Amino acid sequence: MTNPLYDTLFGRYAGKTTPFLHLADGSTVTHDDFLCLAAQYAHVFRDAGIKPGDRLAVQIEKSPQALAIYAACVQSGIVFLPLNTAYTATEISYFVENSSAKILVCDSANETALTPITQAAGALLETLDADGFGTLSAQAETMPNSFPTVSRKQDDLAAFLYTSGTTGRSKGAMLSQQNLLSNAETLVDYWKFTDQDVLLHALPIFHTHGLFVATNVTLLAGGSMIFMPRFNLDQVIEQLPHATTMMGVPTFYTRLLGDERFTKSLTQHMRLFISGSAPLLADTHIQFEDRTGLRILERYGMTETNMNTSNPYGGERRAGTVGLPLPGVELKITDAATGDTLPDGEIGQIEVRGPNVFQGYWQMPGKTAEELRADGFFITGDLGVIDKDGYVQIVGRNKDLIISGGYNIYPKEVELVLDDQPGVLESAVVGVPHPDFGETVVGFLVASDEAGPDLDAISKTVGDSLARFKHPKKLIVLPELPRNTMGKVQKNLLRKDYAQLFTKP
Ligand code: MLC
Ligand code: AMP
Repeated sequence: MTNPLYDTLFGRYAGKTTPFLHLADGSTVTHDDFLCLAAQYAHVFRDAGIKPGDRLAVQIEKSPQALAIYAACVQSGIVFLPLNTAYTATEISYFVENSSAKILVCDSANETALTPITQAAGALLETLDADGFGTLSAQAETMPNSFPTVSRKQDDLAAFLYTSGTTGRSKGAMLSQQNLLSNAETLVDYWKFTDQDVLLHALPIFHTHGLFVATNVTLLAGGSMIFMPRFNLDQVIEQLPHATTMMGVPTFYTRLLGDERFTKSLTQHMRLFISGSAPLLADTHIQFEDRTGLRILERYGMTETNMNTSNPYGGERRAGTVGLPLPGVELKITDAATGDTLPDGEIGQIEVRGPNVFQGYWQMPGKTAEELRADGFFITGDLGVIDKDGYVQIVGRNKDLIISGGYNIYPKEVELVLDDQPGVLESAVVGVPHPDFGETVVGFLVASDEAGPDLDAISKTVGDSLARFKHPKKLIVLPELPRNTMGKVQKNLLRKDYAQLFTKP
């Protein structure tokens, strides 16, 4: 094969007018339309001097055109680097610089703010808006609609996805063609996807879940997707009758259950509902079954590893567990101090190994060595236990991470911003339960002087530098932070004392 990922996911559809994307306006993008568009983008990138192995960053709204850039990168051997649309210019600056991206494609609304960043980094800037128009499309229109696929090996890199880090600095997880392809092949088989499937796609396409799990699985199986710009409850309920499957974060399912239009008759034709990216409460699982008669299939993955475990398709889908290791994925529970494997039934850190596990963090050999063992096992930072039937349960995290509505937030990144504010001596950021987002961010501040911090001014500054989903939903001033005898802040006490901040009736 010239290019395993391109040939397997995309190239085989050349000339095929089968449906790929169903859009809100009732139109359909066929596989061939999609490939032609991708080829035109690939020409633009090649003519601009972007070479195989170079990074191409995108921060654009979800659209068929945005997805075609992913295909164009795979076809031309460029490393695809998608970025959350919520990131501020300050955040984008770090990603462009750290990855030494050769080009950034952004929404024209952000062009002015991002131009100084690409200029400083010596990168090109093109625009692509949600409606498909922009400087990139204008050039693409004049290009041939086929492109000679660039030869790639399975170990060559296909994508960089940045994951936030404990120190506040995000790390670029390097994913190879084989990482993506092997996982897609496993999932199609495990979840029994076919060309008859129509996946309701309401996830963003800048993270593993919406980009690789949903899209690669659909492409490999030959099915189609109802491609929605975002999760909108009314539109999801309207489109469900046309779908066979849906993938979502737990917030999707709690929002659906909160709506009385979400009934058994609306869902009885559905083959499969999948949940992941954050813990699905056993209670949500049970409520879902009571309402629909169907059991959500929960699986567990990460940016660095794609999918690791899944509840079975045919066997028991056990509430509160993430199921069994996927075929080809080894999973063990280890002692954090010694690295020794623990017997089933004991809680420890989850480690995984397999063709799905990434190639390391871009230009961070130290971080890579801390988390990826020489024998190929990746230390996930999640804490879990394996029961007597082999089901894995995630019981916590030994990384200081908050997952809000499926987005990850490392407290350190928010604390660094808060600590810098006038009137703030120090801060501590924790996650507390939230009825909609599962968990949400709360910031605790200690005043540095009599006057104390100006909370409104701080909220504004945080807004300028951090994406909205990372903002503390509440800032609380305390006389001091709780500390243990070693002087370490006891975040567990803050979590406990404020556990009902958002959930008290
Ligand atoms: C939006 N907001 C959030 C938020 N999403 N705040 C905290 N956490 C979030 N996840 C902010 C908005 O900016 C807004 O702020 C306010 O909350 C209310 O917005 P909303 O309209 O209710 O939010 P909505 O647009 O509906 O988005 C919620 C959501 C979305 C859950 C639909 O966040 C989403 O699609 N999440 C999916 C994330 C995902 O794909 N994760 C996969 C990662 S891959 P304000 O202040 O303006 O009111 C991975 C690996 C794996 O983890 O295993 O899959
Ligand atoms: P990310 O870095 O965005 O890829 O997030 C990966 C993290 O999401 C994992 O390390 C887990 O902590 C969490 N996660 C993913 N799926 C699940 C799940 N089904 N249950 C609990 N946590 C999950």
